Amino acid sequence: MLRGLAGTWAVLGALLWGCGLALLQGGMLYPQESRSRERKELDGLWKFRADFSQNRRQGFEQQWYRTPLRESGPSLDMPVPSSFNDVGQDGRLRSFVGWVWYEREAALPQRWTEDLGTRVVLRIGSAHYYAIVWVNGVHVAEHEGGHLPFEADISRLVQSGPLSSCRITIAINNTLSPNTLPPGTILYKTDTSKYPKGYFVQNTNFDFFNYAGLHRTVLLYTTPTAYIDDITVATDVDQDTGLVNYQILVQGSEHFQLEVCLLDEEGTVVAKGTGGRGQLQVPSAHLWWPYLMHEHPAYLYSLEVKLTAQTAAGFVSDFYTLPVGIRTVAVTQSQFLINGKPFYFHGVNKHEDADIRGKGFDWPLLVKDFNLLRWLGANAFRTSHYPYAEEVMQLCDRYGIVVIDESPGVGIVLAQSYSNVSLQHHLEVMEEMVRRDKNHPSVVMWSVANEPASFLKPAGFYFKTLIAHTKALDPSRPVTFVTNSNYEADLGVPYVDVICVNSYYSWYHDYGHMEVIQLQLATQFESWYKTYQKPIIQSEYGAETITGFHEDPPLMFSEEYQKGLLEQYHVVLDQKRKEYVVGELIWNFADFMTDQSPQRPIGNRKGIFTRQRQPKSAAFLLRERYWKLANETKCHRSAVKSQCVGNSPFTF
Ligand code: BDP
Repeated sequence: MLRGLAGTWAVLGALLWGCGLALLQGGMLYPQESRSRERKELDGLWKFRADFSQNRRQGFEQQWYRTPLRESGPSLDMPVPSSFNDVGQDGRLRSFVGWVWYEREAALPQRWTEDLGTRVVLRIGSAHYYAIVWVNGVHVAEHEGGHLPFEADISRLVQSGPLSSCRITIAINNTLSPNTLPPGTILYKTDTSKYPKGYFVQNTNFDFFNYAGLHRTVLLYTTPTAYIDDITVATDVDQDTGLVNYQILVQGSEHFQLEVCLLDEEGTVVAKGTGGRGQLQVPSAHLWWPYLMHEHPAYLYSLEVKLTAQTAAGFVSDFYTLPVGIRTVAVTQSQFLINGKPFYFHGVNKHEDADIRGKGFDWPLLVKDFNLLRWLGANAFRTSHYPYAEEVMQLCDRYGIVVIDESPGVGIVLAQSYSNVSLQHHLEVMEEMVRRDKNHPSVVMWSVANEPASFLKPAGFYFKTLIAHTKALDPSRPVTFVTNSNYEADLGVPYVDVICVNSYYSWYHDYGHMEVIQLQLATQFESWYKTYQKPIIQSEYGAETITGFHEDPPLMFSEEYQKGLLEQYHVVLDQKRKEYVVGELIWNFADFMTDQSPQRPIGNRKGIFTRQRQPKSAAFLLRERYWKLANETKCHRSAVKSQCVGNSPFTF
């Protein structure tokens, strides 16, 4: 029974396509400019105030959203996008828990406020964690969850009077409870001999700093009142013909026509269609291949969608262009296939994390990270432990970096976090995540959680439901979660397509004893494989390393120890990747900030790069390995083996 699961999945995927995503209400297309759409980013300095009142509710009691923030008290300048925690000199703000208030006036183009055929939308890329939004004092949106976008149609508000600007107020609460994702608990310390009255702390069960604020772009964009609301694309390949199945949702009119046109990278039209759903066929299609797996990786077509709709005001047109990569993904008992070829994930786990800006989106940082990934020869990463910015996913599509897209289901360890309330929220988060990321060819698998207490009794039902729901939303991709539970006790793994397992041999156990790694790792792989016959990814392994610490023979925390530990893992990975191990992702790409604790010397230091993105010795080791692995893959595919020379990064 278990053996059959992975095999049937690929077939089911193709059959079910078209029933998927039925549960989602409305689309969340990335806001782009087109002939019919404008966009206005509201990045820069916003007014900001943290509500330090005892119950953190003064802002609501005094209705700070009603008038400009400057009228209800002092405010700070706060950059957006950025976390608020690290930009100031006030230690209380760094560790603040509760409501913070952001405000910004936006000047609106005249046409937006006067043309009733224009729809004006406010879009917030990421507000961590719970957000309430007002425009000119009127409540327009509420959203739970820190890593996914949400929108409000504010046309009526900005078009109802002679307005030239609008005041946007966003209250954000970073409190994590057992039912949020990630979960957390607020602990009140009531011993008045030790703590002042009302003293509380936010506890979490994950290992990164709970940065908060407006982490991604806030923007206004327009569409016509009849508009392309959503596009879903799923691709397949038949011999050398690429198949692009599309489904388009329209809002604002019942009487419309849709035309779609697929263009290649040269701008030549390769296929055309009409209507809200259909299949485009591309003879001799250029497939989307991962980085280092093909001479021309990451080939992207453009799907141009044109809507012509009848509205009360007459005919309107809307245009949206979606990048499309034609590729297939499938899983067998021992392989992960992309375009029918075995794919080996050699990459990293990341975090959205950097000095000063915290989790705030930053183009220079993003480009630097992608340059480092390509230098390293990494072909994949996992969005540990939450969905990353949309611009990150777009670059993955463009560079061929394969993504395991992970939800913020990290630190699910309390019984309460397996309640129906939590499950319901997790299902909704998966809907939002799939809705946002479903069209990225780089996304090859969904991860619904990281290191949950999957041995607890309710975990079986929880993961069965969650994974089934995710597959119903998107039958075209495998689903996993990342486990660190014992293979005999894990109640969630029966439902995954690929087993992702984290282990820290000779780091959190057998400190300093690298000689046990090979045995322990081989046992780990064999145990999981014998039980489930599913492909396995070593989804985390690594060692804390303070850059510049050198010890030979290697001691923990030195660069030599990190390298030595990795080398021990690689011996076993090299054996098992010939059988059923389909990937290795180092923990972590770069050092990152965590809560303060005696084990964390200003954050987690398991990066192979420092937080400032400078390489430790292990980065060079991995670089050699990853390029060697890439060369091997190429050699396997190549008819002329003599083309593969040596292991140098520069031969590919
Ligand atoms: C793993 C977690 C990851 C941690 C890592 C570590 O998945 O978030 O940062 O351990 O301890 O268990 O470094």
